[in-house]
Amino acid sequence: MSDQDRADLLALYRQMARGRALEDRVNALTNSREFRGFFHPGRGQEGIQAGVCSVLRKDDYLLYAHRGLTYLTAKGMDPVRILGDFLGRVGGSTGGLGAGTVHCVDVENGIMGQGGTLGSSFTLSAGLGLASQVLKQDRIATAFFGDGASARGTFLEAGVTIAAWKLPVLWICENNGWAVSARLTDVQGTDDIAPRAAALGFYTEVVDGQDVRAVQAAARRASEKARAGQPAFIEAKTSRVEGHYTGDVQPYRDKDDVAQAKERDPLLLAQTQLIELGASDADVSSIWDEAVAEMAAAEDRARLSPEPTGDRIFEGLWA
Ligand SMILES: Cc1ncc(C[n+]2csc(CCOP(=O)(O)OP(=O)(O)O)c2C)c(N)n1
Ligand SMILES: [Mg+2]
Repeated sequence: MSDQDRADLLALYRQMARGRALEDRVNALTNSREFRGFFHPGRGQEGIQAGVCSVLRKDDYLLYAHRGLTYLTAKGMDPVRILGDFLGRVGGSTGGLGAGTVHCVDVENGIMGQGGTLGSSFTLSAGLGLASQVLKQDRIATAFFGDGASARGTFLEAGVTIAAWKLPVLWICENNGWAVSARLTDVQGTDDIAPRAAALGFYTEVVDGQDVRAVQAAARRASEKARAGQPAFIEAKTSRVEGHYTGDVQPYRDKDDVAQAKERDPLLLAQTQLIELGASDADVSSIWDEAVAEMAAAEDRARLSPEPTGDRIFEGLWA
């Protein structure tokens, strides 16, 4: 235990708090119908996203999944741009196209978008990994996805190629045991996804996704492997606290299952670890308060930007 350990964990906690505080704002925009699309809350899964992104370089590629927003802020994206997308303003990263499930992009920070059809990020990450290898960019391509998405055929097609060509790729499976209302064991006959990647030749790690420090340590090892040309895979066991989308009251799910997921909160676990490392309650709560204030200010700034005019829809088209 050292001051360094405490500072490292405080930095991780800060990223988890920022992601959650941003999500709280987006949930409010969704509930008030100001944002009229689907939002998929990532509450309970912030530790995976903050832990992995903490070891990535600014120019490493990120293909994120649909659940939560911590990947984006932890990778360096400005929350004003993210909220601009949810609010449909020209100041959003898509210049006012944000709607439905938003597709934020921030090329400067390596954020290449999300695979909107689940499983497309497998093949997209192969392409980004190949580009990095051919251009000798020393960038790794990361793709986050859920247990459900890992049943797509593209997992096999892209995974075989990534392994054969030794592409600098890191896949992160956030295994929360659910795909909408389908239980993983019922639809895939197993609880475990990592053996599937190991069989293709990936280096694999299985980690407790609620423990941000454990995720960071696994991500450090796995990203080094990937950068050296050994494709890597992390399966993070986690729990989805909220419904599939904001407003889903989860009639298909046991109350006990939801209660257990709430108890396994990665922010609460990190708070306990921080106190053990000598941080004070005030240190911890001030980080949360700062995150809430940052995201409130970000929303105010996002609102200053106008909505696009109709012409926006014709920009960026090839004909
Ligand atoms: C190819 C494809 N099929 C179905 C959907 C609709 N869909 C969106 S999220 C989701 C569940 C995904 O489950 P999982 O991959 O485990 O991620 P989680 O929602 O649990 O984070 C589905 C079926 C989609 N976006 N793309
Ligand atoms: Mg899932």
